[in-house]
Amino acid sequence: MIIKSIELREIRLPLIHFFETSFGRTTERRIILARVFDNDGAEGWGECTAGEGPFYSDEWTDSCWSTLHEFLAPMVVGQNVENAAQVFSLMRPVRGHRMSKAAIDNACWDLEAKRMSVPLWKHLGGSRREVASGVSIGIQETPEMLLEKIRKEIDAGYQRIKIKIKPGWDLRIIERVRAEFPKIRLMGDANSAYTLRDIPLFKQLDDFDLMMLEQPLSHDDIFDHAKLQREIRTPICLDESIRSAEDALHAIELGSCRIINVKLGRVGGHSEAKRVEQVTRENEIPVWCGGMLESGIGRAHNIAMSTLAGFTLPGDVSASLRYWSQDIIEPPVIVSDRGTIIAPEKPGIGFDINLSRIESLTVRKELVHSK
Ligand code: OSB
Ligand code: MG
Repeated sequence: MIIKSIELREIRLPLIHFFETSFGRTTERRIILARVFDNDGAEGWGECTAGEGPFYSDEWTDSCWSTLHEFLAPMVVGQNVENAAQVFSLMRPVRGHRMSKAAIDNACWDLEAKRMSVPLWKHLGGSRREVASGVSIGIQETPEMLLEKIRKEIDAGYQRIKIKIKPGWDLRIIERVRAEFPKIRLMGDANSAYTLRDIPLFKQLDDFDLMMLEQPLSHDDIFDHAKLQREIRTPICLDESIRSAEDALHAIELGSCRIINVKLGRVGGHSEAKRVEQVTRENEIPVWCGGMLESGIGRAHNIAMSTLAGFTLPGDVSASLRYWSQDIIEPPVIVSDRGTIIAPEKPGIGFDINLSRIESLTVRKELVHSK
């Protein structure tokens, strides 16, 4: 297929409730969307999952906009590619910038699946139609508000609860949550808020039967995590530290984690995510799909990826209505009372794009085309 042009847009999308992690609070998303056109009039959509500041990773909305506009989109437009998997290699001269790359890579996968008239999840090699859904609950103003939110999500059917933790909102909170909900599948995500000096705290957390503890130590570390994993029973799950299949293999060989969270943006899109899924599956390390407060487009891509065989644990992909009063896809993502999402049967990402809604949310737009 010949990539004719790439349209980049930034949209602003206010969250229904703020989302707070150990690195900060988000109230409104600034999301870049990539729309890739081929020479035959077909199109595909991708979403850049970078945050509003360089606090989860070093990428953020404005750095992604420049990288996409000045370097990545020009590398891809005008190219005749054999398949979507080749697009990631075309962008190889640019080091890092994986969330920016993922916006284009994923749009090309959607485009290719649409050209073939197959749902993206089947095109990726997915093997299950129904994916297990969990929720990620941010740091709240009070412990009571957290307990109330957990109650609501459990009642809605979600299969596991993840709570964000940070120093001062950790042991006491997990104790209270466990006292209130002794049986639920529960985990904590620290987003790199701790160091090896906190080993005594993690040993105490071992008493609460957490499914896993996500990214307790530095965002780019796999060495100290291996030391920590040897000291505690709770499985460590790496998020931030895993940016490629090689990272995953190194972490597995070092013993830095027993579970991995795969995020499409963090690894550079579907092409690389498939490689991560393969090495983890070969090494019997379970994976699950992480979330980045995506709009419906990123969410639809997450659902497709979650159908791959290695995704055996509930992910952070939940209903559109938990984030937005109105999504930019139709229908919105819904979750069954069994806590599952059904992968759609329509071609590509399988949801319709609400272009007029996107248009009304757009604050800038650029078209990169071949010369
Ligand atoms: O660490 O998983 C994370 C959101 C933004 C940045 C990082 C993370 C998260 C989440 C939210 O946990 C997952 C979601 O509901 O999209
Ligand atoms: Mg995380």
